[in-house]
Amino acid sequence: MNALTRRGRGLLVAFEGCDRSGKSTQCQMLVDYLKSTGRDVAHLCFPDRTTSIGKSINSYLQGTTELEDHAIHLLFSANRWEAVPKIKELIEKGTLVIMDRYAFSGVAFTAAKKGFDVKWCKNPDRGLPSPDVVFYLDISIKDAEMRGQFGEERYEKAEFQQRVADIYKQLRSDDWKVLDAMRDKNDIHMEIRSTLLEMEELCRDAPLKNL
Ligand code: DGP
Ligand code: NA
Ligand code: NA
Repeated sequence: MNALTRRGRGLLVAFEGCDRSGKSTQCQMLVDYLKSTGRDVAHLCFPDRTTSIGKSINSYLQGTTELEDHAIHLLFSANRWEAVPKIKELIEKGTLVIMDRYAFSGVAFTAAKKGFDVKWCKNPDRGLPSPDVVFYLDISIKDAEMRGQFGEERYEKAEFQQRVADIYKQLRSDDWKVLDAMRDKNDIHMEIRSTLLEMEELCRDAPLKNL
């Protein structure tokens, strides 16, 4: 029996990074790998655009509605809070919960706006379950742009993404694994796999922390 099949609580894992960093690709590769090993895994994406709060967020991101900056910040946070009962239940029954974006996106994307400080931005997310590990896909905005145009959504502009990257840098802690997003995607994937195995050993007997 390898480490990933032992019993215990599940791990809470978050992927973070600027748009076009390859974060969603790595998140999907990890989920596919874990499923292939027969592991109980849940793949969550934030914002979750399927809930009623998520639908408001979606129309904001697509530019079909305008929302005051503080108000949309709180909606993004609420969209995470509404997932907490499910996250806790999954973790308790031993599921690996892999999240594409989480509270750090919330802070980075709002604090990148004028008139917001990191401390205010963190407040609504205080008390959310804290990820055991955050995989941060690190890319320069120049390289991100070279991967093709940013998309059409609200925040997908180079100047804004640069500010987001700067805030992410301030948020890094020991729980973060910073990965060079320009490396071969399979190499990145293998590094994520081995970090996850180590983390599972370390976290199995420790309770989930809160942000
Ligand atoms: P994605 O579905 O990963 O492409 O994310 C949609 C966009 O929303 C992306 O530009 C990042 C941004 N975003 C994600 N979470 C938050 C959040 O909590 N607050 C804000 N302001 N933006 C967020
Ligand atoms: Na996006
Ligand atoms: Na994405």
